[in-house]
Amino acid sequence: MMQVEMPIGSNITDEEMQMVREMGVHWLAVNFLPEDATDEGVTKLQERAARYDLEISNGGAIGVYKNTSIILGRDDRDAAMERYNEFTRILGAHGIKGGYIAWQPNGILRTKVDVGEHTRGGITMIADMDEIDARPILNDRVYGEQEIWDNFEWFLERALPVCEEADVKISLHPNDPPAPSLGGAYSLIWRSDDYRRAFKMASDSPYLGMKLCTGCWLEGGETFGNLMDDIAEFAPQGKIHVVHFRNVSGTMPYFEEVLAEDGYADMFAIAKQLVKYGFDGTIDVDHVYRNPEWAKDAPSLAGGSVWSAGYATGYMKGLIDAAYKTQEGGC
Ligand SMILES: [Mn+2]
Repeated sequence: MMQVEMPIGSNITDEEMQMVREMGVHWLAVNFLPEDATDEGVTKLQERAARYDLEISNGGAIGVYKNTSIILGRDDRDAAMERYNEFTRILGAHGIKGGYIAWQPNGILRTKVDVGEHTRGGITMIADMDEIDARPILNDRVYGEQEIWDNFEWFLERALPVCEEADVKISLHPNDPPAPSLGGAYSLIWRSDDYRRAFKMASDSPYLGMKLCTGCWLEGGETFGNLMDDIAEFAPQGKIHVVHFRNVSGTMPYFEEVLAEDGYADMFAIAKQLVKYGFDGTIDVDHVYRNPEWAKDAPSLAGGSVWSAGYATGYMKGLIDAAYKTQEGGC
């Protein structure tokens, strides 16, 4: 059975933890701030979480899991790799079973954070690929497909043995937006076929899986791959470690991130597909829709606020519960 998790920053407050608990969510997916990404920092958060009956399902550390030196193969990548492996060992020593990466040297690219056409006055992230593609190169030079994949292979050779030893599974997130290249750097994962290539490169290690971001699949549409078919293929193989549950208004070249019920995809059908194919990892909402008023209270939950994270997670939980009940023939 899949487990709902709440994406948080390690700066989450006690009041927010209490709210997560009251929502019936047990797991936390943690983005560790640099000062908390230590043995003591993880212990401290874990102890605080335990007071609210919460546990950490997976974690990444800012600057460690999306590291430009490793992704672009720069001279100082050995030190960055050492730090990555050190953090994996810290997660493992604390019994945290998941770590994550996104092969994005320039992060998530969007055009603006603003009120959209589909947001009823709420603020959201909006991407217009014509504008993004017209931007100058974002790194020192253009990086092509071969070297990006070579760098990924270099990373896997060093990361996977440590993951096995620490029993920490990596979830690989797609490039967002899933364009073949962004800011002059080739995108490692912009199609589901790229996951097949990555898993093969990892010799099908159970320690490399996907963070299946429905948002990225939907942004790319059929160019990325057929989401329903990909769930049917990858879930039974145990390749989906985490699901990001997010809807968008349409496919590239223009999309707005919207509430689950507002986008072009049928999120209930997606929940039912995850149930049907036995997905048993964790699932969370992903950069939730932000109302300007809501966004004031707390920036640490799901990249949004207490209100928006609570609303989106509650809606998602409802769909998942209904999906299980429908499958059992209950309603
Ligand atoms: Mn995502």
